[in-house]
Amino acid sequence: MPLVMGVVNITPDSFSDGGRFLDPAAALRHAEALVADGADLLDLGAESSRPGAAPLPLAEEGRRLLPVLRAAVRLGVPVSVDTYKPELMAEAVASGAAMLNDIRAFGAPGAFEVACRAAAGGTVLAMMHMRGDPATMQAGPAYADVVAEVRAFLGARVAAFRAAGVADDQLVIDPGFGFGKTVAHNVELLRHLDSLGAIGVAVLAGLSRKSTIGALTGRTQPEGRVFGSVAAALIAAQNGATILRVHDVAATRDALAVWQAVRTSR
Ligand code: HH2
Repeated sequence: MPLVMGVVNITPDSFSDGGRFLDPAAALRHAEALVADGADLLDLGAESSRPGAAPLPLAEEGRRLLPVLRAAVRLGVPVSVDTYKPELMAEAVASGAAMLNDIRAFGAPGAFEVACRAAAGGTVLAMMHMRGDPATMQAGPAYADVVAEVRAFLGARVAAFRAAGVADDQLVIDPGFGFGKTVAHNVELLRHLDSLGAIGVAVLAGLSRKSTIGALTGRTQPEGRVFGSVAAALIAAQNGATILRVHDVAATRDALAVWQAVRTSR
């Protein structure tokens, strides 16, 4: 059964829930609710990566994120921190983060070295594929073969971490649904998600409430995309995802319970 990762966005501008949890107390209450709903782990992020989002200065990202992280690590589930800034990665690990989740796959200057040091202390590293950066990534992304190109990129990142001595069970790969991909690219990646399994490490899938779900269902409001998101999460589970990054933990858990019962029945 895949693990369910509950998303906590401590941002004013996330596409799915921006502004709802910018206040640290509200973010922590949301984290608690996600754990009560059955989240196996939490992913805390303080900088939106929605298409067109502007970068956030390091100091502001830390001010938003670290107080919530320090409280969230006491909730009894591992906490992941979604950042690409190496300085914040180091602080997050010192504050108890069990996982670093990087949409730039530890490609920012200095991030690879910080990640390797963190891994030596037991931190898990989740690396995502992105074409371009959030400011420009949806401007006509093109691939000859999206599945092969994403797999080659992630395979090369995993090889680099292996060469640096990081163990496979501390590495997680993610095709980066919606990050420099059209709806058709996202659908193709979901259909062939199992092919990422050949790299030999855990696979994380994040489709929750994304615009591809909106395009497929006709739902313009992210909060209206729960049913479509649950369907996508189930397909990801069926196709080998080991971690599902979702906003709607309870709904996803229910769907997984049914899937699991059928899968393990005779
Ligand atoms: N998606 C988002 C952010 N971080 N990390 C990984 N590994 N995989 C994803 O698919 C992924 C991610 C975007 O979703 P959300 O956090 O809800 O929105 P925003 O970036 O606007 O805060």
